[in-house]
Amino acid sequence: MIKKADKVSKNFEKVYFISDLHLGSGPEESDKMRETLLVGFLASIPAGSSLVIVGDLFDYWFEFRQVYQRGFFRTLTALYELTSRGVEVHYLIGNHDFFHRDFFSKELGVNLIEDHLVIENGNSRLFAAHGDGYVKNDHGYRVLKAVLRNKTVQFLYGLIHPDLGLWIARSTSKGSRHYTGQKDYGKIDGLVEAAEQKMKEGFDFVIFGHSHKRKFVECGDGFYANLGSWLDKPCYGVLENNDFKITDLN
Ligand SMILES: [Mn+2]
Repeated sequence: MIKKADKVSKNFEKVYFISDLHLGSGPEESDKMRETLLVGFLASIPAGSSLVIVGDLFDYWFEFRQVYQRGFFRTLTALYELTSRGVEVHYLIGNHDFFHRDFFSKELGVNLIEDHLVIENGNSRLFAAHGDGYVKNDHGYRVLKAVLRNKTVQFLYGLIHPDLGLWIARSTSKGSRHYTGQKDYGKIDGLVEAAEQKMKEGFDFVIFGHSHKRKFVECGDGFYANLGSWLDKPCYGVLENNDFKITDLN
């Protein structure tokens, strides 16, 4: 099951964030390295906390009713281990890994969310979203997103043999990553603008991914953080006692 959006009001000791890992973008060596870092990080998350995946965990994710793609077995197992020992895992689906059905929610106990997550933790109000579609001047992409998330399109895509479907997914995800990375949304960072808007709605922290540009800035009455990309520099964010921090993993 995939929720449109979700809201969690709970006092976690720590809320962890990771974003734009792009597992599967290759080359194989670098994928293995990122996965090893990830698995070690996931194992270090203490019980009583929560993890938010802010999208693009995979470079592409492709799932049929009866079949899911091979690879990243260690990641899937580590996520299962996390949820089994009581760590809440929320996964905001990115623009790369959007072909989810219910494997993550049903088999791994992960909360799959399509658009955004609000966390009220102690005195902090936090808004998290992958960020695609939050930039005002990104019209072309919004149309593309509407097509790709269309149920009929997804049904038809699902009729393709998985080996062929995955080949298509792999080829298009490369193009999309290049497009997003190269795209200049103008002088103003559209995501910062979107974050400012959220601050006006009373949030203290806004977390986006997507742009692959790491950022942690004061914004309105709060802070805006972007965790960049694991393709550049693997890191995680943590919210603890009304304080947000980004830590490098290597
Ligand atoms: Mn990305």
